[in-house]
Amino acid sequence: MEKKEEGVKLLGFWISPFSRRVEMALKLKGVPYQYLEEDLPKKSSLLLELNPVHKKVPVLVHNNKILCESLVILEYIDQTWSNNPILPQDPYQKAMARFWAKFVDEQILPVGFMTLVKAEKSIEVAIEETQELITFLEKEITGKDFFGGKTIGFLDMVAGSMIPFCLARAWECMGIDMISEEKFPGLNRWIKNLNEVEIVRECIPPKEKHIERMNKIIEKTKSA
Ligand SMILES: N[C@@H](CCC(=O)N[C@@H](CS)C(=O)NCC(=O)O)C(=O)O
Repeated sequence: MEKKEEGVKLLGFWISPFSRRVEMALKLKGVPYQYLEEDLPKKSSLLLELNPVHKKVPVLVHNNKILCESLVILEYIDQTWSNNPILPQDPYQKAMARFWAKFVDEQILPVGFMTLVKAEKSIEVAIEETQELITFLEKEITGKDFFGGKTIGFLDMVAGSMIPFCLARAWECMGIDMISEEKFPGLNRWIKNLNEVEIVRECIPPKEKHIERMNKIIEKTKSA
């Protein structure tokens, strides 16, 4: 029988929420892996060879099989190692977890970072637009410990790597209280719950260093 845990490598970047969520999944499943840190934006020839289509991290290599795109990788991990399921078993719940995960990456990230930093209309309008989107997630989390229910799942990894441990740090750099306890009590409770989970804590980029880097990214994005 194939030893599935053999030869798992992850190419990542320390502040990348997309890399962090894959590490969360590997840790949750207890899969040993070799982590190869990329020096973005100076991409290694290995990254360009493994992900010629997008040239981005994360890339997972499992027994010579190459996987790109974090959401695809999460599903692969879940199906390859069946312990501690990440996606819900129910087909509708599974579809909804995928729906909201796409919403985080395709709506909240661009609006809550690019649109906000550029603030072409005004910073107030950009904040309002971001909060309108976050309100959808507030409704989803209300009454639950995690999006996955009692334990962390797919959407917790996707939204958790992105919102509290990536975007919220950018908002902090900009002096914006985007997800106040008053407006978003459910999400604040969820963030506290996430912080209690050891494998999540292990994957959170160190705050001070992250904030320093985030300030540089914000400046670069503003002037781009
Ligand atoms: N949709 C991709 C996004 C990955 C992504 O944007 N990775 C960034 C790091 S946060 C990257 O590698 N950027 C390099 C580049 O854009 O050239 C995923 O889910 O994996």
